[in-house]
Amino acid sequence: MADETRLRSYHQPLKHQMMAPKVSVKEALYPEPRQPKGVRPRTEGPFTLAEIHYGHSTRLRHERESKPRAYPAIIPLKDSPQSERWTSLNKPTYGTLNGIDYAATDELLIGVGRWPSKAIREATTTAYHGLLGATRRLGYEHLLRVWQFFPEIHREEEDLERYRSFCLARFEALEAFGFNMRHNLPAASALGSSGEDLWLIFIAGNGAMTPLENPNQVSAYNYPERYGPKSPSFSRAVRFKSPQHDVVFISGTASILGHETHAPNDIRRQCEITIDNLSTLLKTHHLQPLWQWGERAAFKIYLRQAKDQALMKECLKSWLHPSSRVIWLEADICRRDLLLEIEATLDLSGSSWHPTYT
Ligand code: 3EB
Repeated sequence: MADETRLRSYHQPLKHQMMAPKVSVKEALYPEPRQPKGVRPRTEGPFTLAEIHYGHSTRLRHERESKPRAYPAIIPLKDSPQSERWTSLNKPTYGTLNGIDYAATDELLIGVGRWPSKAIREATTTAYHGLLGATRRLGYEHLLRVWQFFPEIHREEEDLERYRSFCLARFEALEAFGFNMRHNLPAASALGSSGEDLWLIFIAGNGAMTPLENPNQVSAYNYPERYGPKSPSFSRAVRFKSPQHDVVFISGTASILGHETHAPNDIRRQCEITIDNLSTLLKTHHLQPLWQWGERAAFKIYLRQAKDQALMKECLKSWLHPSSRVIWLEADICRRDLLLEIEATLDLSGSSWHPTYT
């Protein structure tokens, strides 16, 4: 079957073929000063893989910038860190492919890209073919996590809400690359931004990938047609294990039970149901409850209305450990009746591989 052929080829990626990074002219002319004994020279890392700066919509990409940096036009809320940085103890190779700036280590690939999003269906098709093509070309087996931000997420465009067009184009691209909806969809977040571009930020890896679902929620890829012609293609969470990493990426999670939104106008109830969804997901897959992750958890909380932040903080106080890090962002959630969404990255390896927030 054609389908099977595509699947098999996706799982037998080209070998990782990137060249070792060249020493820059500047480094060659001015070698690092000798470090005092016992101090690790800076060339041993941790190395920055990628940076995401929130709320800098006007910042233009520097022509010669190849280290992945994203500037999604989403405003951080009060007291929130403004940016997110992913690091690695292994020296990455940086490059650009299909318009995507990436950092690559043996186990991980992190990429960022931006596309004009005036026609969201076409933009999503181009973006996803670029992303999936680059992931395959660079030899990574699994797409683990995707963040997707674009403007006017609820506006009708050619008789379809832009978010639904986005879902349609994403589905078609994943299908064209042989994805099997039940077995290898990444964890995801999809939010409305200001600005003009579609931003994709993604993490792919070589290792063991396990998609995790929540028994209290219909899997997003099985939502009925009333939510759009093609369902949102993502897993509720993904666990990734490799020699150096053991991490759980939890998708944007909201006040949905079965496939229906609950408590449409009630921020407090939506917060409680969302926490309950996160807790059920963790419990089902034998992972520690939310509170116990402490500094090994990094959360992002998206609110439709900035004014709800105080109430949310109050609601979360007894659920999230104070040493867990949180970025707060004001963004449109992809169903009109959802007021909030919470995502998380959990580090199980003890190597503290997670984003740092500043
Ligand atoms: C939901 O559970 C809420 O389309 O990639 C959350 C996370 C949501 C990701 C996506 C959508 C997406 O359906 C919405």
